[in-house]
Amino acid sequence: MRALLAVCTFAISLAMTPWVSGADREDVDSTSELTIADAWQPDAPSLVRAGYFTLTNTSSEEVTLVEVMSSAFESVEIHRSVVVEGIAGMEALDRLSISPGETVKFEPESLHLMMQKPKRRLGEGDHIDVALVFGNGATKSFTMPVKTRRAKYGSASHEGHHE
Ligand SMILES: [Cu+2]
Repeated sequence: MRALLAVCTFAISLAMTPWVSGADREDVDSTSELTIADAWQPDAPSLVRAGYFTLTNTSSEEVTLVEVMSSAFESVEIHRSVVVEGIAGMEALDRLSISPGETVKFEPESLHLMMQKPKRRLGEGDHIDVALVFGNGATKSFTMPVKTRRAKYGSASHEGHHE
């Protein structure tokens, strides 16, 4: 676990981006061809929280996710869980391309948002605003509810990598 967190922290330091960097962009959904489903954040007593959702590109063109923002956190990164030489860790992605018709799942043990330093106390029942920014200038905003793992899965057996 110590090595895993070290990898994560290293990735964070490489990719640190102030959340305000895109705050002056228009806060509107500029496309109806990107759909979001199953957004949620596991409740956790942590300054680093995961975020999950499913993104489908229903357009006929590839889109590239280049930035993720939330007013509830100081920074948000795109991470992917990886296993390198038998050791689980994660890497930060600068961008993520989604092919026409492709569905990308952010889910435990896979792609996830790494949402750091919440600006307010968060708990079950809260809702977090999330904005995705794409390389073509498109934006997509949605709401991510905070849920306990028990509420999400019906058991506490699915443990995340940050707990
Ligand atoms: Cu991560």
